Amino acid sequence: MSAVLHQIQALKAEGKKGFAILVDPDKLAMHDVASMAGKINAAKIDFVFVGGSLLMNENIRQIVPALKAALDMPVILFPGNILQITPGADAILFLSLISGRNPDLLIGNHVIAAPLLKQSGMEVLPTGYMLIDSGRPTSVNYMSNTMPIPFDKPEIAACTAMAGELLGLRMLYMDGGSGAEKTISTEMISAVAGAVDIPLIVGGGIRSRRQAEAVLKAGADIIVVGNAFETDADSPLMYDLPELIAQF
Ligand code: 1GP
Repeated sequence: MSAVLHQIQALKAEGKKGFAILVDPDKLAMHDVASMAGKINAAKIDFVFVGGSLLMNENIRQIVPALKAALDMPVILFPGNILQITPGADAILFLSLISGRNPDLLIGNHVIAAPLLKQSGMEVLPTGYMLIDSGRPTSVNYMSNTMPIPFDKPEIAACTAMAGELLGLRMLYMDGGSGAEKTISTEMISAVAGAVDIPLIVGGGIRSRRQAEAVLKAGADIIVVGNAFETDADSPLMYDLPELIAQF
């Protein structure tokens, strides 16, 4: 029941890196799932995250099982809220928004979701989610009603990460938010990576191989790219980034 966590921990233990793409279920039509899955399988991507800040329709209920059936790699829910918890994925990032002080996102929603998750058979990945200021307010800032960690305060990020690890969370996700103007600073990523032993996921605003390389070299174990593929499903990054990651 912890296959995905073991896969992520093994990557880290071997000093290797992982690449996840983020699929917004509202923006992928059911009739495009097969072609999208074909591209993702061909590109040697390690993980597919599914989620968004809002849901505009019920698409996610069909998209998740369809992606799972069509993809070679784990499909992991990255829920923006409890309405996005849907069966059929391999695992779910069970997110505590530890950069914020909104009790619903630290424990309240978890209490509501717990019985459903216990019944679902999905692997649950307890993850400390850290929202980092990225130059402009993002959907997550607004929807979570939380203040992000200031861009230039790596020590706050490191202490937050340490607290998450000490609380028993198994992974950390530092996020500048989808479409972030700039990626999280390498100083902050190194401060966090040096402060904890658990795997570190980093996303938000990665649009180029150069940015991805900087984030990985700073200490990210897994990088997440969403927007760059949403705007161009044939982005060369789909192949460039797995090739970059294979060099580690
Ligand atoms: C957002 O980290 C993800 O939660 C991905 O960000 O869409 O900017 O790539 P982008």
